[in-house]
Amino acid sequence: MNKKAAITVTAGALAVLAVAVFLNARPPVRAEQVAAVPPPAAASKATPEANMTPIPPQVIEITAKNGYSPMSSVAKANTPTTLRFTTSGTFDCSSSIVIPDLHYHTRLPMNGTTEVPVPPQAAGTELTGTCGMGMYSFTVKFAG
Ligand SMILES: [Cu+2]
Repeated sequence: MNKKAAITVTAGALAVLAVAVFLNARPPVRAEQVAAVPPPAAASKATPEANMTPIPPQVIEITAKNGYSPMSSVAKANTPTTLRFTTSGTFDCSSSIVIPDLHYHTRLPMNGTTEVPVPPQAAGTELTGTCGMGMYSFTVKFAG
């Protein structure tokens, strides 16, 4: 009888505990939801960094027509770079450009400019591009 009562009391206590744990388990979830609100403030903290003046990319001009001119260019290393290809009545295959090291290829319009963004390159890097058939080429050397 005493044992049975004790078991009953224990079971009851466990049930109460379980309910209490269940109820107590909920507020932390709300706390997390509240805690989830501040990140936008943290994101706005990151905005000033994003607003930092970006380094303007250096522009390397290359004319594409019956080959590339200049065939060799020198660019500053460790600087964002734009290769700007200009075509003017370009019907030959130099309008098709392949830059293997950048996994880049495109077809230039017969007339116009096409900008190819190049991430900063280490000093000593030589980027070589060719026409689609590999018969014309151009090289951009990056120097510190
Ligand atoms: Cu070609």
